[in-house]
Amino acid sequence: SEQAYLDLCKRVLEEGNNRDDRTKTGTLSVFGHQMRFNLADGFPLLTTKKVPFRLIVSELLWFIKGDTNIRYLLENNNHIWNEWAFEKWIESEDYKGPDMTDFGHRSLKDADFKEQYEEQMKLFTDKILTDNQFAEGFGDLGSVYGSQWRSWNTTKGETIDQLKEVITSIKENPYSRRHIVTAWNPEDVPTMALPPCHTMFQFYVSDGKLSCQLYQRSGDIFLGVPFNIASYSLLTCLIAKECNLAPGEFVHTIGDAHIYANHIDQVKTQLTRNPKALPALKLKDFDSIFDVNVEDIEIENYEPHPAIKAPIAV
Ligand code: THF
Repeated sequence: SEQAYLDLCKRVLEEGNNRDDRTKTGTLSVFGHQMRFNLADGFPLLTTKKVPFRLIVSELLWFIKGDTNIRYLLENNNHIWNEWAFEKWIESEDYKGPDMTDFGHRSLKDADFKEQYEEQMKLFTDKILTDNQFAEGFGDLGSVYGSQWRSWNTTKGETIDQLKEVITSIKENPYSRRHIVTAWNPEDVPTMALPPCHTMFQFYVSDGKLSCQLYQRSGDIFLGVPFNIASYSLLTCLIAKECNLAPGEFVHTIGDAHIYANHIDQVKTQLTRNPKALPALKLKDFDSIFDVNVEDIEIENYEPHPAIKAPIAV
């Protein structure tokens, strides 16, 4: 249940190593942690702060479609991947606006700059939505999750649809120990906007139930991990439904589990709150997860504590 997440937060506050990181924000971090969520206990969307479920749904459906262009996310009013596309845009020769180097840190420290940044970001996302050619050029994040899951490139010049194949193997050979999807492609890592944090996941069938374990190399405990728990739990429920199985457990294994220095007060606030009953997931009927749309997925009885704001490290 949610307690597994709160225990992770406590552990990192108590035992975490002070570490500098790529984003130069500073973190408290532990190496190696595992949480288990029994999906029969309710859907693990945290209640100790409000987590925006519709963003989790559109992000997951974007991965499932094999899409890597932020345009689909923007059409669904989802802005969580904007910074990574924006970064490529402002470093390109076509960008003629004010200097946006290091926009993440500068907009935290300088209110005037933040205003400029938000204006440039708005221009950028409006153009992605309205200009097809621009969207093709600058909306694409490269070979991120959707591309590795649905069209892994082979040395023969073919592609592998790992997600489709894993669903077939769950149906045809449920007790296999090879139900694996990997997003970590060593050849592509150097050219990716952000190398995958969720490096691979595996499914397991027992007693008519489908479980999933994720190995996440790096986890942003306050902002990312609540999304990741809900996202992989939702993926497990969707695949279980297609395969006529009940949802089993989601096992979440994290390598570098960290709390950013500028999230520590927020985590402490969250830890003062008592978890409430978990909500329930409601799925409309479908034959294939590849046909599912945002309106087919709903969450019921979700009555969380208020949202807690925090800046994302870029
Ligand atoms: N980079 C970092 N530093 N942390 C991450 O969690 C992360 N992700 C994705 C890619 N890079 C990452 C992006 N996922 C939010 C949540 C998940 C994200 C990015 C941003 C976020 O800001 N959530 C807010 C609400 C935002 C909103 O309402 O628009 C929140 O309060 O939950 C790991 O997958």
